[in-house]
Amino acid sequence: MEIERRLVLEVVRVTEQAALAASRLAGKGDKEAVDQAGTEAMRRVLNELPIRGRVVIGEGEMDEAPMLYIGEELGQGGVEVDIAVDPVEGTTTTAKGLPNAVTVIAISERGGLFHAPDMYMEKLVVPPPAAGLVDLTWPVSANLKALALALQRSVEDLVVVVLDRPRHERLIREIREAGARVKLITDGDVIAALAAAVRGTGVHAVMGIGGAPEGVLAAAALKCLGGEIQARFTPQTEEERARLRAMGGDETRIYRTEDLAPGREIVFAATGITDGDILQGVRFFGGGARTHSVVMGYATRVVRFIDSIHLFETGARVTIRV
Ligand code: VTB
Ligand code: MG
Ligand code: MG
Repeated sequence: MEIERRLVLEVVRVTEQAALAASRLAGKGDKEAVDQAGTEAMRRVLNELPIRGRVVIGEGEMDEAPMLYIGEELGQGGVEVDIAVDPVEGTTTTAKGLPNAVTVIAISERGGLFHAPDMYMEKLVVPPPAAGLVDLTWPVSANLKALALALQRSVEDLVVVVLDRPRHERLIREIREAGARVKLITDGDVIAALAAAVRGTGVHAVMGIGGAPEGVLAAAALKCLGGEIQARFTPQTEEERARLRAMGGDETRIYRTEDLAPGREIVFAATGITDGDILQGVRFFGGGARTHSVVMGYATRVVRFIDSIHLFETGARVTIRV
């Protein structure tokens, strides 16, 4: 468990610094600036770590992303890890000052995270009791019945998170017709997957089409939490179809948690940028800021919520919250 034990707190520093940088621009209406601030901060801290890291999920291919591009090598040298990042999961939400934006990272040993191409993916995420009992190829109503049975509640008492997009019109209708309720989100299906996997958040599943890189990050979290993701690539063009094949992906295949995050060691971390269901956003105060993060390990089986106070100036005061 070398990777997890050594890097768990280091990895939180990465998401914390990215959240601090991105949140400075929250509500300022410029989503590119938000993304750039988060990406720069993430890369700076990753480069300080005692790792030989390689980006497998990042901001894009080398020719389209100046930083954290796929294949970029990071760190001071040391343990070999693969890195999946989304420096700002919810750039539009952050730019608009809306809830649920986070910074996200997952690391594993080499080969422990699927190299998903940046395209759409159809997803089904369920909490631990329903893992193995649902099937992406079934009708929506059948999955909701299976989920309800697993959670020992009625379909009417299920809430399903769906990205609010025209492409989901039919899915939303089907969920509602089956008797369940829908929680529409503007962005951010990674943190939604996390919310569905843990108790007490009031949501029980995520359905619909979102980003494939986000699917791998969700899988890393679900592996640690014990939930399940099932996913299928949905390339939109011939070019995407070819790119998927080139990366060893198969359009007809259902990818499960273990396929997307096969690592024996996985660390997943996220820090809130704006307030959300699981994480509070960055709160600045005179001379400092407070961040809220979650970090977990698959092999070490610990989920930590970390409340950090960052003192930027001497004289800044720590506040204990009750
Ligand atoms: C998806 C989703 C992300 O953006 O990638 C979405 O997985 C993009 O979908 O969580 P659209 O093209 O419909 O906007 C996020 O919501 C944020 O990156
Ligand atoms: Mg991003
Ligand atoms: Mg994203």
